Amino acid sequence: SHDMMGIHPYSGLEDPYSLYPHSLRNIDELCASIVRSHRETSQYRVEELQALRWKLFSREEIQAYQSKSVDEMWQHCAIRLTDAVQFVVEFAKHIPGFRMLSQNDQIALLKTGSMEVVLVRMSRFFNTENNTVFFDGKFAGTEVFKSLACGDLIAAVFDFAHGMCALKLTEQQIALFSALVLINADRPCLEDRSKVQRVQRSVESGLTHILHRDNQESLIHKLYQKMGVLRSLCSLHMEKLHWFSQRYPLTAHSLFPPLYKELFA
Ligand code: CLR
Repeated sequence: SHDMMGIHPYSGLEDPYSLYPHSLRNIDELCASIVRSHRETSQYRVEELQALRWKLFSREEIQAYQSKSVDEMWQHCAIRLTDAVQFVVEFAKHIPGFRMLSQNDQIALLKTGSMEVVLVRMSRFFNTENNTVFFDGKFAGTEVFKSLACGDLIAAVFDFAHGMCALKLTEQQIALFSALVLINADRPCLEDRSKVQRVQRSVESGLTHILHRDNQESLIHKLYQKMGVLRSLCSLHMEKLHWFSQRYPLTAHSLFPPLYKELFA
């Protein structure tokens, strides 16, 4: 086969090392590009968020969110989520190998994975001391989201963020984990599953490499567990969206951002 001869179909077309990072140097390069892509698309640096931790919503501001109508608050959150998803799409584009997948497969991976990566990223924006998330410029507790009328989803999402924070991942670990959440050959509707699998293996070796380097190999099992939780959170999100679009078809149809509809509806 091509592989046994040391040449493969991608030689000369794109950086072949990005798909076959067999040597340590190539794994290092793969990790470096994923970490760079994460840094460039993560909106806020950890230190910036740290400095903003004291900014909490006032009683009045919380009441203003709570007195919004269900559809008003949904539309507001859908816009915020779509912003975050847009950065995840940018992140994906710079994962070595992602661009070499077909348009169809790129979209299939983003449809199922972008929301999951947003939830992984949420842990960077989360303050475990008071259970608040950075939203609309300040830190918000679950009560801010009351008018969405999906308290179970919000509680589960906050719980997940709390659990992710407990792992105390470094930025590099978050970057590689996010990439692995996205590049998953088990997602439905993939055309070229084996190609996705090759990219997935390279990202897996990157994650294993940095966990080994950090002397934290035991994290891998916990991270795979988190992937299961992410899956159930996202199906809960889809369930809620379905419920919402039936109840408020006009808002869902004409006021939700096009990307949100394209990926989730
Ligand atoms: C995630 C990390 C991103 C920045 C960001 C933007 C919007 C935030 C999101 C983070 C976390 C989850 C969030 C969201 C806005 C609304 C959503 C707080 C911090 C909550 C969970 C409500 C979901 C409602 C849907 C059911 C519509 O880089």
